Amino acid sequence: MTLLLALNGMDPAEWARGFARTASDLKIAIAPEVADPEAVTYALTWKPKPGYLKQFANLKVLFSAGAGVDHLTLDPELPDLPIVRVVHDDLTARMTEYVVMNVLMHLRQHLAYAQQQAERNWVQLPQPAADEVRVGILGLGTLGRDSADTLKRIGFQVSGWSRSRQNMEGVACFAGLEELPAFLAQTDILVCLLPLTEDTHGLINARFIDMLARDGVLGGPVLINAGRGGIQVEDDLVAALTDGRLKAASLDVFAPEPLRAESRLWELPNVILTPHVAADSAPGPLAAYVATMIAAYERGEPLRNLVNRKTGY
Ligand code: NDP
Ligand code: OXD
Repeated sequence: MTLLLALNGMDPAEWARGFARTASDLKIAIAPEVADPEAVTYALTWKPKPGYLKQFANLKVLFSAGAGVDHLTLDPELPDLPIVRVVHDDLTARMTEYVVMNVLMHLRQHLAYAQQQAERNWVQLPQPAADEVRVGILGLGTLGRDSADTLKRIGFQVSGWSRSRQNMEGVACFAGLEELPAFLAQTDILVCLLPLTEDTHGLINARFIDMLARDGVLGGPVLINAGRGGIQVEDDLVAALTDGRLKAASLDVFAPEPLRAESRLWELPNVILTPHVAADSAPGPLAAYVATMIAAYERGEPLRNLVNRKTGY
């Protein structure tokens, strides 16, 4: 039983140490050079080269080292195998920290005060309360629901949008494209926690931005995107952030990554930019998660947190 670590942009040695601690019977092979490809039955993957996995004829299950799986599903040569993604409290808590921190930075006018500090300027700006601000979350899955819960407890008015109708106490739930305009029309701070699929690709474009509420206490809509860069149209974002149709943005994800050196997003004063770190995949707890899943599968138990290959998430 060999687990292949095909992890681009992550440190495989750190993951191997995690597996050594929790599953000493699991043999580990590290991509790209694998001595015995036939022995590989499981693969833990992050952004593997398209076509790379098809050489492992005895693979049974693919694990994504993250919650998102577009790095796998967008490979036209991906073997037709079950894909298990990360659903884990550690990752969820990290994302909620990121979302709450950024929502609060925009509520508490962090960008304006940072500018004032740079200018040695002492001015107290009017401060709206959390319950005057409407936060809309695109995606009410594992991550969206946890963020929604925490923001609600802080006092924000929270709503969410998903493909199928969700039910959350104290959260106004919108579903499907037909309810998107109504959802956006009542959103001051928009948080994107959607997966990248054929349906969500390029969703956040100029028309979409123009549908956001403009009657809120923050003086203009704010976008926080920690979902995937391919969901936003970068040129439309830059235009809206420049002419004021968007007041500000916090962006953690881009297409492509790393963000191109010449992108205007780097220099816009109303953008808080981070290099895809909203919710890191921590090798310690997640190696234990994968090892537990493999052991259960070997005992004949069903896999959990499977990706639906039709919807792409
Ligand atoms: P889930 O699969 O649990 O939730 C996805 C949500 O998006 C669901 O509510 C789903 O609707 C909704 N959705 C999907 N497609 C559509 C659509 N076409 N229209 C409307 N709603 C849609 O995913 P997670 O919450 O675990 O993760 C979300 C994403 O966050 C990941 O796919 C990944 O891209 C990103 N991520 C980013 C990280 C970072 O560090 N920046 C870290 C981890 C994840 P429904 O409920 O009806 O199925
Ligand atoms: C993930 C990510 O999908 O880090 O987990 O983006």
